[in-house]
Amino acid sequence: MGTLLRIERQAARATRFPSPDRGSAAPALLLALCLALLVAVTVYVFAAHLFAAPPPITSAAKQVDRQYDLTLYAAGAAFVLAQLGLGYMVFRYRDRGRRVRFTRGSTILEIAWTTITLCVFLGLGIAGNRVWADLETAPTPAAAIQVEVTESQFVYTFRYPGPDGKFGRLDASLVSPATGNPLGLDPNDTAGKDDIITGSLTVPVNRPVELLLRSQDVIHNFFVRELRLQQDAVPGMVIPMHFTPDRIGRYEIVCTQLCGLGHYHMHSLLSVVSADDYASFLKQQAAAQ
Ligand SMILES: [Cu+2]
Repeated sequence: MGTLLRIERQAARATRFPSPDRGSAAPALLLALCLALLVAVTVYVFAAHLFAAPPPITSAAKQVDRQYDLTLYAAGAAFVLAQLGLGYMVFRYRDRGRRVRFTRGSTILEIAWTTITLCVFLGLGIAGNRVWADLETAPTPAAAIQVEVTESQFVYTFRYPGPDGKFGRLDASLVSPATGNPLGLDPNDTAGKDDIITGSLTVPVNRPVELLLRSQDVIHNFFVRELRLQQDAVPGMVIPMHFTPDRIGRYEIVCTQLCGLGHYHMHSLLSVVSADDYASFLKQQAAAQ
């Protein structure tokens, strides 16, 4: 009987525990090192700005970036602490060849970290809401230049009101891209005679711009990374959005709604130019209409 017991113990040692008295440190160490490596790589990706957004070109976009950074720091600190803590616990409470002890946890600790998490999330939410409200609910400056943006599968069409400052009437039954009237401009409305229609958007630097977004078919989107603005264009609605670019340059406009098979090539260009260049752009376009 005694021999049988000894053989059983030896078999258990051979198959389950390499060293039942001291446990096994290698798997715990390996997992802890993997977690530390995960933390190091993640921190490097963000700290080295490997996938950074292009520089913002409005003060509102800078505000969005500040809020994003704040959220990233809070979430990043929680991530680093949680993963390193997990790695430490995995190694600290590794298999030591002893029977494990069960713990029911600590109610005080549970309340403490739930309260901390609640405060961090509420704080970020309130701060973020303030930035969002500044962008979305701030009134459009009176001096804003108005440009109408009409989106359709899979093109952007921009319309400027021309020297009279008034957009001409549109009639959906007159829409005919084949005959050169992609927006359905009513030829009997004199306000529309001087309207300027272009395939890309040109605006002057340091002047507020108000866009009026429309769609002729499905839901599209207007997104410029440098503006940190993204707005859907919905059929049957005219959705305003405004911004004041502070840097001359050319920026890509993309549609971020999956609007059909040609969605992937639906894009246009935003050119931010000097006041003089804007004046000559308007003159040139007016002559070309
Ligand atoms: Cu689209």
